[in-house]
Order: sequence, then structure tokens, then C-alpha cells
Amino acid sequence: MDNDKKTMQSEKIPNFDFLIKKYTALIKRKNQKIEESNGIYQRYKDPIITAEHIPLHWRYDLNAKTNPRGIERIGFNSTFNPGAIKWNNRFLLMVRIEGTDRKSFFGIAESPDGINHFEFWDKPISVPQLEDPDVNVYDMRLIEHEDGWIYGIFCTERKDRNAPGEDTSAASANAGIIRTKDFEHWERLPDLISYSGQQRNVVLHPEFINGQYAVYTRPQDGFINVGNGGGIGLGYINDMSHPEVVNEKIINQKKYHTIYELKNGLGPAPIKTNEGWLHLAHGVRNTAGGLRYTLYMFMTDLNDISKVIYQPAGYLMAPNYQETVGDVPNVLFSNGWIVHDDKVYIYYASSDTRTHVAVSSLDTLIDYVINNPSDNLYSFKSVEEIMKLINHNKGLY
Ligand code: M1P
Repeated sequence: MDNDKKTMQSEKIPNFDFLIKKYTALIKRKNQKIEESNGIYQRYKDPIITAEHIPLHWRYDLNAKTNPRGIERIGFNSTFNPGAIKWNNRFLLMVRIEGTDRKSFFGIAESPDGINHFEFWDKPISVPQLEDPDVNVYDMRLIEHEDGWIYGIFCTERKDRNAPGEDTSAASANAGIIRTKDFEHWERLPDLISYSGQQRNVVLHPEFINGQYAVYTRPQDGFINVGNGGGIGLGYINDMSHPEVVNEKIINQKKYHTIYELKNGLGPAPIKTNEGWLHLAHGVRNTAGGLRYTLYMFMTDLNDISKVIYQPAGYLMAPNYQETVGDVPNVLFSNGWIVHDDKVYIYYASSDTRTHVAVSSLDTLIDYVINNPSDNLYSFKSVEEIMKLINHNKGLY
């Protein structure tokens, strides 16, 4: 026994003790609420998942014989844009993990309470491939559909085969679809079939609508520019084994001089409430310093999911100072949230680099969406809204 222990110890890579101590401290760390809140949500001090959360056995050859210098063999760059689900009483995030080779893939991180101690499962997800393999995959939405499957809808990116040969960066995006019942076995379905150019930010509605699957889309002409693709679309699929979207129409437009002037896209699947379906989305505007991504909300009608009934003005969340820094600065993006005990855990990523959580409640988000003023599209109308509030408050303090 002692001999075994000795052999094991002598076979450790040189930096092992330091690495394991650092990793363990990170996983054990308890997050702190940030004092300040706007009454809508509560941010937390530390990101909940970073590249440092990648398990050591994904990064290092831990055998001193084959790695005597303790070299990191596989490098990781970022952990962001997770899909989220409460499954068997467990908080699971399907994280977009990007390696130093720029390839993204998925790994599940689990936490006992949705805020602290997120730790990756033993292995990343091996996404089954189609005849035409994915070159890159990212931003998976997890949807527990009433058909009994849990769907993972993600962006699959391939080289744009219509681009001239010398163009090595032109890409084409579409939605890939996998489904599972146990998070171990994944079935790959054909990629989305749609007729409006490229697709990203595709999300499945959790319930059947008139016996059909309803799917939120974001049609766009190019890989980065949406062109004529005017906003968040809604279409229908009859059979998920032939996922052809029919009757796709835009339900939430991009608009001049708003935070979604350039483009927008749905985040996670909507949450059903007594008042309507709560939606979280991202809006993008251009600035002299590049694109700015912020998060906004809207609500759709319970009886007609194509009808937006409330949409507060502007953004719900924008990057704070620390969050503006990263690989793609000035970006907040969210494609996962979890409802638990009336609380809503909003998982969002900052600047395409790391993942955070903000906590709200269903009642608060409903109040925010219904009662905060909508965007009246003109400065003088914004002033009128402020005047209304000032007059309402007269004599109250
Ligand atoms: O870099 C910001 C985001 O850009 C894309 O989102 P969209 O298609 O809405 O522009 C995605 O690549 C997303 O992953 C990324 O966070």
C-alpha cells in the first residue's frame, strides 16, 4: 500500500499539487451578491464559470512519465453562452467551451444551488455528426418539450461553399438539433430546413401549438449581417425528423434607434406565466467602438404566441465595466434561464468569455415587463415618460 502510494506520488506531474489546490479552491468558492440592485435582478460578484473551471484531466496529461514537465497539452480559452435546465432537481448548464484552437464544443456544468460550485461533468458532450460534419458548434438552447424529449438546438457553422476559394473566413450558419431523455444518449436529427438564408439563435417553443412544433428563428442574409432578416421569427415544424420550417414570420422586429437596431435574437425558450410567455432576447446596435449586445425582455400572448403584448423600453441588462472586457468586448448574451421556487436564474455571458448569473423572481420580471414603459421611439416621448413619473412622485417624498 505504502509502496503504491509512493509510486503514485512520484508519478505526479511537477505542478500537480498547485493545480489541484487552485482548481479545488475555485470550485469551493462561494459567490457574493453585489449589494447594488435596480430592484429587477441581483448580480453576483464572480463569474460562475470560467476557462479555469475546465477539469485538469481535460487539459493535462497527468502521467509524469509522458508529461515530465507538466505541460498543459490542451488549452481552453473561454466558457460562455450556456443553455440551462433544471433536470431531476439539478441545475445543469450546457456550456459553450472554446479551445485555444478556436473550436467550440459543449460540456455540462452542474451546481447544487444554481449559483455556486459549478463543476463540469467528467467528459464533454460528443455531438453525433451528420454526413456533412459541423466545423464549429455553439450556443445551445435546452428545451424540455411536452413531447417528452429534451432538445438541444445549437448553431452549426460550416465554411460557406459559395464563397470564392481565396476567402477562408466566409461561413454559413444553421441550427443543429439533438435530443435526449437522459443527458447521456443524444440523437442527432437533421439540421433545420428553412428558406430564408442563414439561421442562428433558433429556439424551440416548449409546447405544441395546434399540434405543431413552434420554432423561433433569426433569419439572416449573411453570417454576421442579417440584411433583410428583420428580427426574431416564428415558424412551425410538423415533424422533428424532417425539421422544415413553414410560415416563418417576424414577430419581434429590429428597429431604428433602439438597442436592437442592427439585429436581435431570442435567448432561452420562453417561460409560461399566467400573464403570458416571458421572453429574454439580445439586441445589437452598432457603435464607433464596435457592436454592443444587451439583453431585453418581452411578453407574448398565451393564446397567440406570435403577438407581442408587452415590451419595456431599452435593455434589461448591459455589460458593466468588468463585463465589457473580453474576446468580443461589450457583449452580454443569454441563452439559458431556470425557474426554481419562483426565482429566475438568468445565466448570461460577458464579452464571449465567461458565464455569470443574475437572480430575479417571476413576479418581478412580470411586473417589469408589464409596468415599465415601452419604447416610444422619439427622444421627446422619452422625456414625456419621465415627466409622467416625476408628476406621479410629487409629494411622495
Ligand atoms: O459575439 C457576440 C455573439 O455573436 C453571435 O450572435 P448573433 O448571431 O446574434 O450576432 C453569436 O456568435 C454569439 O455566440 C456571440 O455571443
